Amino acid sequence: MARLTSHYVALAGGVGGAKLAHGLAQILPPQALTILVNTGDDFEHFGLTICPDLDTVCYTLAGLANPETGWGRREESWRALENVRRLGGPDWFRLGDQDLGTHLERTRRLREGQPLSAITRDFCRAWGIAHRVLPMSDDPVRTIVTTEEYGDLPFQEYFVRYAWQPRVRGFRFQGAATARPIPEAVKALAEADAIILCPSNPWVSIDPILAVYAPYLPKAKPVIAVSPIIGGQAVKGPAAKMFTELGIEASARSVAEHYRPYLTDFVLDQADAALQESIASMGIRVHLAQTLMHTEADRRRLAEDVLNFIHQR
Ligand code: FO1
Repeated sequence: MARLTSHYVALAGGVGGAKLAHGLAQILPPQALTILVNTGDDFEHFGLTICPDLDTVCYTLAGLANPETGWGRREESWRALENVRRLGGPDWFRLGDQDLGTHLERTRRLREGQPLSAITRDFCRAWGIAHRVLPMSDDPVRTIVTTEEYGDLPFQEYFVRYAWQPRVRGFRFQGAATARPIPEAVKALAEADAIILCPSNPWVSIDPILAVYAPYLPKAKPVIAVSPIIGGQAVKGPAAKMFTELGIEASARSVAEHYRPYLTDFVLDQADAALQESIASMGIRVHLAQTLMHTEADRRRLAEDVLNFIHQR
């Protein structure tokens, strides 16, 4: 397979996914990469439509992301939120001043009836992002987390308000059954030489995308996942905790098992070398890599590693 003429579709959500998407975008020309982003974590807050994963991916690609949190904007100020707090309003979801501008303008255009994909395309152009970033659907999909303590919680309530502390019993992707896939994404998947599942949370970042696109994944092309679990721990966020609470061992092997219906190739961290054989015995090609991405160079290096592994066949 000639790497230079190949096209890849990366499925991403959250900070880990955004980092690998950025690595891929640094080494692939714009026409060689489509990034398909989770919108299951979108929600309405202060009457605004907030799309955290979409914004995290866009801000990261544009070099605008807050380097400490991975989400939100760098050099952010918080004056609007401070005022909300002073007025006794809800301040549990931290919206920065610049970030608020994104939500205001997106919501204005959504209310005019413009599709989220078109708005995202224009925002990307304004932020200088050359690669194609697509929300998984123009129709709303909302991830609901069923918890032991509070029953069903909208995703951001579970994740931010309750700091992912409630015990998870299951997930539902409200609207996914009827959400229409983005036609450009369906075409990109059909023409892709490989699909890359970024090291995002399998349960709440990648599964909502698969809930819409599983029927459109190409049957005879490599589908490669990078494990977001290293040494039984999530690099960031609740992925490992979710596996455990669902009665599944938190490990890179469980991630491979989770994606097994789709997967041909799997990348796990060198720290998990001991799991290599048992994953390979599922009929999956396995590659060990340094998967932690502390720096921008780490993102590029992992992206290179993933692409080289795809093409070693
Ligand atoms: N995550 C938090 O843990 N606390 C926050 O206050 C918070 C605010 C926020 C604002 C805008 C945005 O785009 C993302 C934000 N996130 C925050 C991250 C977000 O909740 C999660 O990264 C994703 O939804 C999970 O993938």
